[in-house]
Amino acid sequence: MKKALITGVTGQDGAYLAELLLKKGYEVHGIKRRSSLFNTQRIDHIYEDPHIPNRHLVLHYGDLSDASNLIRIIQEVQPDEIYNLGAMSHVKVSFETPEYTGNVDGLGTLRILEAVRLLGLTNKTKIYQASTSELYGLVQEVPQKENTPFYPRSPYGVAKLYGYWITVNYREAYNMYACNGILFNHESPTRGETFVTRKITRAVAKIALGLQDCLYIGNLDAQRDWGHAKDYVEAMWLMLQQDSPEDFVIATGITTRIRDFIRMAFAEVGVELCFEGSAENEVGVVVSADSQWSIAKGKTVVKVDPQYYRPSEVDLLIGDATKAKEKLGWTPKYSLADMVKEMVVSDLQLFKRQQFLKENGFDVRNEFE
Ligand code: NDP
Ligand code: GDR
Repeated sequence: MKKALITGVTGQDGAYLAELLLKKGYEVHGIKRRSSLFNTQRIDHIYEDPHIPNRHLVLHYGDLSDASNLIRIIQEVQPDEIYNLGAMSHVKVSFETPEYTGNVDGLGTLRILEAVRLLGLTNKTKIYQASTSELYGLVQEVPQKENTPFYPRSPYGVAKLYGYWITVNYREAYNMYACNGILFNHESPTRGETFVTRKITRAVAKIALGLQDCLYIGNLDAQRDWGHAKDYVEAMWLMLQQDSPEDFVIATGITTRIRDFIRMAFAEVGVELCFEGSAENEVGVVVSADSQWSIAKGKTVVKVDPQYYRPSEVDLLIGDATKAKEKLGWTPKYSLADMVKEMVVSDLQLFKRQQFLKENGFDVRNEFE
C-alpha cells in the first residue's frame, strides 16, 4: 500500500486530494494545525477513529513553520509521496501578514524538501509543490504557460516564487523527484468563504433567502481562469506518477471577469443583473427576478467597496495547459457553468438549513456565519 503525506489536509484541495488517494487505495497521512475550535470539517466524512486498527487516514498535528515537527512526522510516516498544499493562501491577507506568509509558504517548502533530504529519502519520496498562477502576476504574456516569465504582485506570490525555485533547485541539486503544479484558480462548494467565488455564491444564496441585503465587492474587472478543485487534485496525483519530475500548468484556458461570475451566480436564482456607474461607484441592480425568492426588481444587490482592493493587483490570468494534456492526459471535466451551479445550490442548501433552524428556535450563530 502506498503512503501519502498531505500538508494542508484540512484545506479545500487537501480534502479533495485525501478523498481521491483513499479511493486509489493509499494510506493517507495529513498534517493539521492545532486550533482552538475544530478545523477538520472538510475531512470529517473520511475521518477514522484512532481506535480503529489499520486506519487509512491518519492525522498528525504539525505546522510548516516547525522544521523538527516536519522531520519527525516524515521519519515516522516514510511517505512515498508528499503533497505540500499547506499555505497561508489568501493573497489579500498576505499584504497584512507578509513575514508569516514568507515563512510558511516560502521557507515551509524548503523545510519539507530538506527534511526528505536529511532523512535519506530522496530516492523514495516524491514531492508535489503547490505552485500558483499568482507567480505570473503582472502580465508578461497570455495565455500563460510553463516558460512564461514570472512577476509576482503580492507577498503571497513572492513567497510562492521561493517555493517554486527551491523545488526546482532540490530537483536539480539532489536529483529528487520534486515538481511544481502551477495551478490556476480552482474552486468548489468547500472553497474558503473569503475567496471571491465563494463570497459571491454565499451572498447570492443569502440575498435570495432574504438573509442579506447586498454583496460588497472589490475589483470587478479582474479576470481569472477558474476550474474545479476536484479536477485539479487529479492533476496533482498524475504529476507524481510520471517517470521523471516536471512542472506543469493546470488551467482551463478560459478567463472570466469577476462581474460576469456575479452575473452567472445571480442567474442561478433567476435574477438578471445589470451593472451601472463606474469604478468605486459601480453597482449591480436587479433587472428581473424570479418571484420564488426575496429579490425585488430595481434593488441594488452589489456595491463596490474599495476596502477589498489590493495594493497591487493581478489583472488577467489565462492558462495554457497543453503540456498537461499531452504528457499527463489531463483535461478538466467541469465547465465554469457547472461549477457555479453546484456552488450556488450548495450555499442555498446551507442557508435554508440555517433559516429552518432559526425559525425553529435553535441558535446557529457559530454554525454558519
Ligand atoms: P486553503 O486555504 O483552503 O487550505 C490551506 C491549508 O493549509 C489548510 O489546511 C490550512 O490549515 C493549511 N495551513 C495554513 N497555514 C499552515 C501552516 N502554517 N502550517 C501547516 N498548514 C497550514 O487552500 P487551497 O486548498 O485552496 O490551496 C491548497 C494549496 O494550493 C495552497 O498552497 C495554495 O496556496 C495553493 N494554490 C491554490 C489555488 C486555488 O485556486 N485554490 C491555486 C494555486 C495554488 P487550516 O485549515 O488550519 O487553516
Ligand atoms: P486570488 O483569489 O487572489 O486569485 O488567489 P481571490 O478569489 O481571493 O481573488 C480573485 C480576484 O477577485 C478580486 N476580488 C475579490 N477577491 C476577494 N477575495 N474578495 C473580494 O471581495 C473581491 N472583489 C474582487 C481580487 O482582487 C482578485 O483579482 C487564489 C488563491 O486561492 C491563491 O492561493 C491561489 O494561488 C490563486 O487563487 C491562484
